[in-house]
Amino acid sequence: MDDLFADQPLALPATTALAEGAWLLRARALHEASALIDAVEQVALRAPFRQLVTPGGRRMSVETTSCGHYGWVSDPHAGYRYTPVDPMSGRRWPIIPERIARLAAQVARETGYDNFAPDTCLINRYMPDARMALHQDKDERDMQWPIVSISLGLTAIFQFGGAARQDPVQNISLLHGDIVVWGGPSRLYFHGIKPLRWGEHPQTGECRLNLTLRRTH
Ligand code: MD3
Ligand code: FE
Repeated sequence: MDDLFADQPLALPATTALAEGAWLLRARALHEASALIDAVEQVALRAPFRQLVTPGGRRMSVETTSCGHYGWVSDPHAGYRYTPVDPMSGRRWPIIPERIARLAAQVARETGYDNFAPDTCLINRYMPDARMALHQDKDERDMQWPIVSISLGLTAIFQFGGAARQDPVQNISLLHGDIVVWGGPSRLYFHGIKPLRWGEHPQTGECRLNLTLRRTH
C-alpha cells in the first residue's frame, strides 16, 4: 500500500505542501497569537514601523520594522540591505522576542530544519490597500536556510509563483495564525501580496502583520 503521507513531514497531519520545500501549517500560531502581537508591539516601541523607499525611489505601501542582530532596510542611495543598526534611531535593533524565536525554531524543526537560528525577524504591517509586488528574497547570504513566515490579523491573498517571474502564480489566502516554511527550491520563488482588503480584526485592528524569520549571515 502506498504511503499517503510520503511527502509530509513526520507527525504533522495538518501540514500541506504548497510547492517543493514550502510547507503551510494552518493556524499553527493561533494558540499564542495574542502573545506574538504583544511582542511585536514591544519591538515597535523601540524600532517603529516605517515606510521604506526602494532603490528606484518609490515609497513602499507596507510599513516595516525588524528585530534581531540585523534588520532589513532600504533607501534610494544604498538600496536593499541588512544592517546591525536601525538607521532611524542609530541604535541596534531590539532582540527577537523569545516567544517568536522559539516558535520559529520549533516549526523549522518540524519541517526538517534542525538548529534554525534566525538572526533577524522582519516585520511587515499592511494597512488596507497596502501590497507587495512580485519579488524574490535574495538579500540573505545562505539560501540553505528556510524563511519562516507567521501571519497575524487580517487575511491576505498571497501570490506564489515559481523560479521565473513569468511562471504562473497561484493565489493562497494567508489567515491569522498561519505559518509557512519556505525552504528548498521554493526559497527563491517569486511571491507577493495583493492589496489588503478593508477590514477589522479583533486582535490587530485594521491591519495584517507578517513576521519573517531569517538567517541572513
Ligand atoms: C516565498 N513578505 O517580507 S510572507 C517579504 O506577507 C515578504 O509580508 C510577504 O515577501 C508578507 O519578503 C510574504 C511569505 C513569504 C515570505 C518569504 C518568502 C513567502 C516567501 C521567501 C521565499 C519564497
Ligand atoms: Fe519576500
